[in-house]
Amino acid sequence: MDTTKKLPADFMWGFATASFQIEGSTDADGRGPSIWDDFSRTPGKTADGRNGDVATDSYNRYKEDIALLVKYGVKSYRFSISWSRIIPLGGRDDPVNAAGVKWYSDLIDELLKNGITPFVTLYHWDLPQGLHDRYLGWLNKDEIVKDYVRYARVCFAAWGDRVKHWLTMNEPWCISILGYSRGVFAPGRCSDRERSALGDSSTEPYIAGHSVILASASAVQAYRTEFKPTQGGQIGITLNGDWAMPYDDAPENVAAAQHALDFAIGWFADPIYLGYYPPYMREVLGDRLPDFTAEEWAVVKGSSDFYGMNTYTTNLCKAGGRDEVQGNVEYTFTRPDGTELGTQAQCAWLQDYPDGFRALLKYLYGRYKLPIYCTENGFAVKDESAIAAANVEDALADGDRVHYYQGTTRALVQSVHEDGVDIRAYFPWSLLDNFEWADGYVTRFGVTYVDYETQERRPKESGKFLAKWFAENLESGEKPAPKPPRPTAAQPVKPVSAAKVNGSAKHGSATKPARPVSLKARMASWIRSSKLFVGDGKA
Ligand code: PNW
Repeated sequence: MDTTKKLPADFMWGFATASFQIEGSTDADGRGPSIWDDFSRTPGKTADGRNGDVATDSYNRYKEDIALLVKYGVKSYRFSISWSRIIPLGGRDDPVNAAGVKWYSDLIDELLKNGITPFVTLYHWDLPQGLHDRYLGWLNKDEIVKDYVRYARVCFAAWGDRVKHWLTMNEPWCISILGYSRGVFAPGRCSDRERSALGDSSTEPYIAGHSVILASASAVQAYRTEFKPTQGGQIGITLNGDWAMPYDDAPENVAAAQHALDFAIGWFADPIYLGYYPPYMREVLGDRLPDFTAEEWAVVKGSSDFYGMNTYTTNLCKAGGRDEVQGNVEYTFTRPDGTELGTQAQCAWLQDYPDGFRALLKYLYGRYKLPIYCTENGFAVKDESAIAAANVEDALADGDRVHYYQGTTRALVQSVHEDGVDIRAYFPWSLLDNFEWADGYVTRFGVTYVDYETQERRPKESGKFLAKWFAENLESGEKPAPKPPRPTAAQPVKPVSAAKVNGSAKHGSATKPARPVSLKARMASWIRSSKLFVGDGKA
């Protein structure tokens, strides 16, 4: 590959997090309960028996977290809003909690003050418990769509003057399958009566997914008609989905790979971007897959301004599997010759395979034809918590995660320059080690190590690698500074301020304050002065 090729100057990068995974303070300032509060407190629901009550304590430490983002030199930060901080009971007639609105407002202001563009997810799985108790949340389409749209309107009205990048939902597949089919995520419903007293895995995930699609689309419609004309931002959804590769050349396995994509990605992407459910899903599920009315389809089709992509790995696909959720496709990481696709992560579902990341980008751009924002991508080093317990320095030297990001950053450049994919953003998951849902705190995805006893944050090698890579691999886009006159002994010349040279930052909104100092200058001075980045910052 041509190593002189870079990403465009206005390429956005930053780290991603989610409210329930980092905030803690589940009772603070009038926040109402979410479905993850009690679920994570129920014995047996998380791997280490720990819950989200404290997490990384980011509700109290958000300024420290933003200072960390500044040190990494990010342009943007993706975080999510806790619905029950804003509307504690969740519903369209329930009161708005001013303290919750203010907390996010302060967070947004602190980001903008530091030249960081907020990228806001409205729903990252922490449904208000009140809505589950009232009408079973996502299982009641008519109620949840109205309540969600009202919540979204409150958010647009509160922060839309400053927020120009909105994501309606994070990963509908995880909401539906992990919450209503496998029962491993809140609300934990499934057909397996050993796991849950309630639920029907054969129907509920498809009902929940259907509601999520319409709720997202309805919020987008509200934004486009009521807010976008004055606020001028972008809005879309983000879907998870991993690349699917045929196990071998057998035609049934080639077909299986497409079936896997239909069930994992097409389920949501085809309705939203193309206006229909994948025919293969209809064939497998029949009437268990709901349908929309013509009126609803008109709202759903085209209800995302971009393709929001969360992706982690690649699966080899074999026909003849029995897992309906995977489109009756069997997944494996082991090739026919017995070798593994890549390095195994802590999570069973994740191996490192950057060529798959590139192939997925090409597939999504070819099929859906919209600019892509990669809003999550990351790796959990196997046994990282155990390694840290023995010697934390060894956990900070997270070579497998560095290798993962070396691969994906290379793939980004190839994707832009060799494949012609219009990819505009990259948000590694995650800024911090955090509450990894059913895995509790054992699995760590952070580029920053968190000591959960003290809440001390320490950058890992992967965080340093990404900071350095993005400092060096974006086209400058800066006008060359006028050459200052040579300093004389009598009159030393002050360095020209980068902000003056560049004018206002190109990135982000019209209302965004100009970046005080250019990203490059900040990075350079930080690398020089930082205690965190000892040495030259090389990973
Ligand atoms: C995503 N899978 O979840 C979420 O958006 C994050 O909140 C989460 O921390 C991150 O990925 C890492 O897991 C996923 O089973 C959870 O394939 C499970 C799967 C994929 C994504």
